Amino acid sequence: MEIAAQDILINRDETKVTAYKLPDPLLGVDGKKVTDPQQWTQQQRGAMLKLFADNVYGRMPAKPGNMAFKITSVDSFALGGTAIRKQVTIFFTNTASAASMDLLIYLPKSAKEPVPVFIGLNFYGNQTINADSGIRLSTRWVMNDDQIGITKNMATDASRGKDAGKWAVEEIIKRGYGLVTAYYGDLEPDHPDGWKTGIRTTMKTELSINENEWGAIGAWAWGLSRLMDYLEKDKAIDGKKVVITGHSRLGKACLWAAANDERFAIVVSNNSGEGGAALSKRWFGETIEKINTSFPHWFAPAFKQYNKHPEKLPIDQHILLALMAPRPLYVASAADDWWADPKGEFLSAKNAEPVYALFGKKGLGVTDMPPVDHPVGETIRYHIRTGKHDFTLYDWQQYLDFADKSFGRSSKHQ
Ligand code: GTR
Repeated sequence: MEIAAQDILINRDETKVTAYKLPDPLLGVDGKKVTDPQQWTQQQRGAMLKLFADNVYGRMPAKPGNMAFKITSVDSFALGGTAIRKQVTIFFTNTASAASMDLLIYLPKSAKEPVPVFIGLNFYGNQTINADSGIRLSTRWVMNDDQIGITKNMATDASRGKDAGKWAVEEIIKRGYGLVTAYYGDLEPDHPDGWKTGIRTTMKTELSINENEWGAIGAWAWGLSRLMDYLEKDKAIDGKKVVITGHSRLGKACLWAAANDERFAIVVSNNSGEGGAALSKRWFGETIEKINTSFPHWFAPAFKQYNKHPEKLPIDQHILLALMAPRPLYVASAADDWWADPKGEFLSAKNAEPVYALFGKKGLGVTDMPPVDHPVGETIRYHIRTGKHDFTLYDWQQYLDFADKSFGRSSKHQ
């Protein structure tokens, strides 16, 4: 019997958190401990990734052999003449009914060489991330939202720039980085029946996968890797310097994409919470049962077996974070975002440290959560920002600084 979402016990009292045990990321299936980076890279990494595929997100299909990219518009005087705006459609196959994804790209006009870029999916269509009237309006199904100006699940001009607060495009350009985004609904509309019109159905033959072998998060993550396929071909972009990010449910997709695809050079999780950076076995905020009930389409069906038994999960999200090693990883929380369990996100980052240590990389450098607005850490970095569940200018500034440091750049005064 399905349990109504309101009957699921949710805890937001730190003193009530029950005892839990985290699996050791370095414990091999043969019972032996992994002690060097080669063992991690050649055996353990794959074994851990498979546990996430089998138990949480489902299988990740390979890249189709016949993708096509079409540049649909270029404007060299975008954003007041500071940026080049490019729009590109990725066709996942070359058949007539090809599923596709529309990219919106901003690159700094001043660039003298291929630029590093931030990439991430957006919630309501490319036109919502900036008021730039040249952005193509999404024609796909979109979630209704009064604040964004979307009714009847269709985007109109009323939605232009309405989610711009989450996308610090001008700041990114000013710092010499590009931004690449796509609407997540191009891959799968975010509702329980979305799989019927998304790539889990339309691409099932080409990708040799049934819809129940993965979930919507898997489909979104797969799309991020296809976006990366395009970036590697664009000469204006430095494909070795791609920072992948995402907020909330799209932070979950970002982490799953980066765990599978090591071409992403830096990984940034913004308020990704349950099924993202937060520990699942820690009873605080959203739970496995709650997320699988509210969003039955997000994860692979196999994840539901843990609804009442998170303790039986053979992995936890610190191991997902460890799969980013040795790449720079930033995990961020917000103080008023108890639903995403900031402490569970911090502890997850903390418990990924032993894998980074194998590579001689330093993690957070602290044992307790830092005060608000005080980022900590080296190759694994963490902050808890003042305020609510959101992706703010403060967050972007920390990520830009982190990217500068990791790439050995200095972009602050460009
Ligand atoms: C919430 C969900 C979270 C998070 C969030 C979002 O309703 O419970 O896991 O994904 O949505 O994506 O904004």
